[in-house]
Amino acid sequence: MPSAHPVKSLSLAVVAALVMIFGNPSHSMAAKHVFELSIDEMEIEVAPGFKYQVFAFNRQVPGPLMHVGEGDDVTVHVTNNTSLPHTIHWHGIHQKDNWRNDGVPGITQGNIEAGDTYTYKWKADKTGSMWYHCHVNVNEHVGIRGMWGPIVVDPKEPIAIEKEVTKDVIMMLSGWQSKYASKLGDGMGPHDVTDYFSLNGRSFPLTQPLRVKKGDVVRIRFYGAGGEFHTMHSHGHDMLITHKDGLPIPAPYLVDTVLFGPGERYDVIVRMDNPGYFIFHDHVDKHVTNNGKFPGGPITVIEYDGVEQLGDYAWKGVNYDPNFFYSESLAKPHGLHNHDRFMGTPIEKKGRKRRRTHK
Ligand SMILES: [Cu+2]
Repeated sequence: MPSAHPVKSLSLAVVAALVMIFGNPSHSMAAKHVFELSIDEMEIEVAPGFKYQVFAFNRQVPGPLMHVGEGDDVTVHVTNNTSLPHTIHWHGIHQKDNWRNDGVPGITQGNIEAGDTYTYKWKADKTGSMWYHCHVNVNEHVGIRGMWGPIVVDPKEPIAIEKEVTKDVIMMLSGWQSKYASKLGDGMGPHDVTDYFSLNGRSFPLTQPLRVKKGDVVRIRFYGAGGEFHTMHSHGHDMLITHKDGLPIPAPYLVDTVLFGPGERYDVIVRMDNPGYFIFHDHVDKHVTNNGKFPGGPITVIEYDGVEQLGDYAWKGVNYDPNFFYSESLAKPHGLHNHDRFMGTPIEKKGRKRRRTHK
């Protein structure tokens, strides 16, 4: 056998020496990320013909994915282009020795006023399904104005079944109030009615199918992003609950319905072993309506490759978005990933003035 190429073996020796001195880079070198996040007044179409004004992170609802590794250092420059104040809370992040970055007005900071930029710095000290959301007038801004987006922190040591995952999916559920669709700064009082419900900011049929192949191992991260309770039910498949609020649970268990309330996250693993077309929906019956009309709300369909659709299938010829559940963004390297198809259209600011609040 010829000996290894001398330059190659020398460079391997150098790498080996560096690993000995500095340790395995993937385990000890924290990456640094700098993200830009704007907040803009936009209009999105939640259900067919149902336009809704939102405070959108990077002009989109849901907000862009922030995907980082355990222990990474994250800097986020937030620019408020809206007419009202906001802050950002990094939900789940421990903020150890860093409480001033927790994003709560009156507790850790002042408001980020209209036109201002504010910088947050935090360490990804907790792993799994985290998220970010506004912490000003949360009943309105988070409840019905779309101010939320996912953070996924990859653990250095994932549990065994996570290593089998072939497709990653994020499902953020929330509600909307038609009475306040064009009334920024108002709504979500205790007597207001929530009459639209959504999966990643859209109600069926503006949601999208979940396309899989037989043999896929799909991880779904459920988020209670708005003010409602949801019970997502998978026809034809059980879901193995593996994580709650980002952390692995001691004894994963199988369910066909997952209940989660505001702020909660559950991660589940689904083995795609039953080719066909199976509806996957919120089992709170009222939620699968758009303004009282069934079907609507948080509905998707597990669609297997290679199975023929019925002639009158609800989503025949759908303009398919393979990133509707963030699957493409989650497959990219760590970073902040915008998604064009979540973006709304800018609201014309007729007579709207920027208001400053005083505390
Ligand atoms: Cu806000």
